[in-house]
Amino acid sequence: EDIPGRHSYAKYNAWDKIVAWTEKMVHKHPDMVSRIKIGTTVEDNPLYVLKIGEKDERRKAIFMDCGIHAREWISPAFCQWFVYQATKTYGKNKIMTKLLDRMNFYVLPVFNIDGYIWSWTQNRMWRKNRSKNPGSKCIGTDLNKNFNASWNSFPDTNDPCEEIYGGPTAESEKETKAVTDFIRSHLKSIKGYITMHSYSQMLLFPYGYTSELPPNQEELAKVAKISTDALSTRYATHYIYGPIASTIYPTSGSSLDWAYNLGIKHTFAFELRDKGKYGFLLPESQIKSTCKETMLAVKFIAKYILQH
Ligand code: ING
Ligand code: ZN
Repeated sequence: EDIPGRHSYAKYNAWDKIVAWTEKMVHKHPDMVSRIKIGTTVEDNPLYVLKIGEKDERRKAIFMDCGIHAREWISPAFCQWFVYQATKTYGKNKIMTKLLDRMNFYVLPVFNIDGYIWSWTQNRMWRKNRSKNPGSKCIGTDLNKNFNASWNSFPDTNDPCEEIYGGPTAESEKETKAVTDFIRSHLKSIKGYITMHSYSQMLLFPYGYTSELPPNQEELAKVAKISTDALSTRYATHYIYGPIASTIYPTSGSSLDWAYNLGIKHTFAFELRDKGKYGFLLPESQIKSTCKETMLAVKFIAKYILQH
C-alpha cells in the first residue's frame, strides 16, 4: 500500500497522483464509479467529479467537495478516503450498502486544483486560486468568498491582496462557475451539500453572512449534534457545531450559504483536525484516523438525508 512515490491513503497526494487515482477508481469499479469533467481551472487543469452509485439520476444525491482552499491538505485526503471506503465496503457494511443502493454521491476531490499544486510546489500556505487580478500584482481569489450569497458584503473581501478576496464579481472564477453550474443542473436530485475544510474541529451550517438563523436550524443542529457525537465515538475527538457566523466567524460569499439558499436544505461544512497544534500542517500520521472518524459523521448525515 504505502510504496514511495505511489498514491497512498495514508499520505498527502500531489495532484498528478490524484488524477491517476480517479482513473484507477473508475477502472476498478466501472459500474459504481464514473468520472465527470465539470470544467477546467484557470491553468487548464480538469475539474473531475467522481459519481458513486447508479446511472439513475432521479435518486437522491449528495454533493461533496474537498480542497476549496489550497493549504487544507487533509480535506482532499478525506474525499479520496471516502470514495475508497464507499467502493470497498459496499456489499459488506450495512449502512454503506443501504446508502449506495438508494442514493448517489458526487465527490469533487480537489476544487482548487491550481492552488493545491501551488501549495505543493511554491508556497505551502497558499489558500486562494491562481487567477490574475487586473491592476494588481497580487494573485488569486478566495473561492469560498466567490459564491453568490450576499457576495462581497464584508468590506475586507474587496482587496485582491487579501487572503479572503472575493473576486471581481460573484462566480467570477472558473472553478466556482463549474461547481455552481453542475449543482444547478442536478438540483432535482441533490438533497445534501457537504464541504470539507481544515482546521478547527467544527461542524458548521448556515448562515455565515447573517446572524439570522436558517428556517430549519433546529433540524440542522440536531443532525450536527448526532453527527459529531458519532465522530467522537472513534477516537474521542471533540467537535463543536453551530451556524458559521456565531461558531467560527461572519463571512459572505461562501459555498455553503449559496447551496442552502438555492434550496438544498441539508448543508454542512466540516473544519477537520486539528485545533491548531499543527493546523494546516497536520502530520500524515493523523490522516487515517481523521478520515475514519469523519467517515462516521458523513455517513450519519447521508443516512439522515436518505430518510428525510
Ligand atoms: N474556514 C472557512 C473560511 O472560508 C467557513 C470557514 C466554512 C466559512 C464554511 C463559510 C463556510 O473562512 C477556513 N478554514 O477556510
Ligand atoms: Zn478552508
